[in-house]
Amino acid sequence: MVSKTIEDALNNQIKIEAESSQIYLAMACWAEVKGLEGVANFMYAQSDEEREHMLKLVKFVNERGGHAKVSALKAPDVTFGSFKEMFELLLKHEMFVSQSINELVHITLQEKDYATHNFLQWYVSEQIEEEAVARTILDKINLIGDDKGGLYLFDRDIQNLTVTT
Ligand code: OFO
Repeated sequence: MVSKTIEDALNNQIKIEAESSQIYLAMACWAEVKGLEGVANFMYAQSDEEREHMLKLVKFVNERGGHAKVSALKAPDVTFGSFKEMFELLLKHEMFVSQSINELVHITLQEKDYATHNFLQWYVSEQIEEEAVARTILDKINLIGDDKGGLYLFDRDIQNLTVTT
């Protein structure tokens, strides 16, 4: 059974994961209309993953005697100055999510909720991976600079950069 404090904290994370899914969906759309199919597919996959992260939390809350809440979401940005800017935002957002997961883990220790603490370890590992992928992508974008041919190859190769769910 989760306490009210843990239930509220998990529901807050559910909202963050849902917003992440929307943010990446908006990025996928922007990349698609700009003609970068590889980047768009990568972002669609990221968006799906975030929904999975959200559902995992939803099911956990309901199974542990709480009630997962579906709440209104903040509308994401739908246009970006450049692809570099878009990926910088992705990294910034993942760093924010990592911070939020850390805070959540901290609350479980305060509440002595070791079941939820254990459950959250998956998210701790996932965040390490997601931040690493975002940094790898930004390194590549910095190498390309303004080179159009480089961008073409980047769009083709990004499909191989998979992130596990
Ligand atoms: Fe990419 O954040 Fe979920 O956990």
